Amino acid sequence: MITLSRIRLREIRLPLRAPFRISSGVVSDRRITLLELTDTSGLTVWSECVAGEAPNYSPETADTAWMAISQWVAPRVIGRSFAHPGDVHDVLDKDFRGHNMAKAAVEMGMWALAAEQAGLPLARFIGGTRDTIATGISLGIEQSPAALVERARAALAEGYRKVKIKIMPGSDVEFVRAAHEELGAEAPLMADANNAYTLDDVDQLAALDALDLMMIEQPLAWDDLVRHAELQRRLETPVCLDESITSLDRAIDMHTLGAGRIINIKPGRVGGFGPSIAIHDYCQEHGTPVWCGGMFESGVGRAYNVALASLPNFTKPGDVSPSARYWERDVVTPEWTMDKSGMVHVPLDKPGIGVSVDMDRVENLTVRTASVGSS
Ligand code: OSB
Ligand code: MG
Repeated sequence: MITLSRIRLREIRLPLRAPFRISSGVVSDRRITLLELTDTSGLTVWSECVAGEAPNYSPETADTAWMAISQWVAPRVIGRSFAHPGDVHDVLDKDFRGHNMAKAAVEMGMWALAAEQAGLPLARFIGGTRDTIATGISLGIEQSPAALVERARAALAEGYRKVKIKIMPGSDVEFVRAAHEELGAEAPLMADANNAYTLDDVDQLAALDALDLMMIEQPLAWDDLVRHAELQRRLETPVCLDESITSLDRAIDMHTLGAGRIINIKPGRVGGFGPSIAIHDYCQEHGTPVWCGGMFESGVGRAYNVALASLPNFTKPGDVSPSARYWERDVVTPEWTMDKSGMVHVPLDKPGIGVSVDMDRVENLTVRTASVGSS
């Protein structure tokens, strides 16, 4: 039984090593909400809310998620007993629209609590079978094709197994072609447009077909499936959906409509591990590969992504780069590292998420706290 007695919220500010530009905005200082969930036996776990600073990826932000967690999500689960964490999502979704990232932060923490209660690493508790996770890097929009080529070259030399290139009109075919030509036809490249195109741009997108990309991520509008289906019919390169897949139903719709051939699963975007696992299982049954995306998580959120990516149908490298790609210093020990062959190791040596929070560092970075429930 999982019964929460308290949820503590804490916002930290964590500066990225370098600002990151995507078609829909730029981020340099991450505002991250960390949660401490305590159950009635006194067990505490950490989780993370991945909502961004501005509503340019999804409608949620750090501020809306803070409000949603304190006013609606926490009161709904505190004091209520769950036989299994897989039951939490439906309770949070009943007559409560949206706010997936707020819901996910709590729902995922409850999976970690259940794993701790069971004495299992989170990855094994959810059915993960991998010991190592193939890792990719997501590169922001650079000033010039040459600057992009250098960053991509360095990433491949570090061992990354996939290089994702952010694109937008004006920084697309020329940039990706430079990488393809300079790094070789075998280089594992893909592009992510974060909704920067419309069907009027089909020719521009079709020009990417010649560059052997693993996939093109989310070229069209964030909430669109119908036009992605039209686009996929006109492209050879597989379309991968990110923003558009907010639930299992949207994954089924994608498959039914032919709106894409690959899914980037981010547990925050779909409302937690329950829906993530359901999408994973559905895609596995239908021959659709999935991989784990990232939202510039701190080491806490990263632990959940690594656990999720250990499920068997996560067959493409994930955006689960090591701590040093993002931060001068992460908030967890040990920090997340990647070996020379581009693999992140799944922590299997202790129950739960597998990393500890560096309390001094977190205290220093904290800008506000709140608490719901009682000790
Ligand atoms: O589209 O995948 C995306 C970061 C913030 C918002 C959206 C996206 C991203 C990334 C970064 O690509 C991936 C990472 O965390 O390394
Ligand atoms: Mg994306």
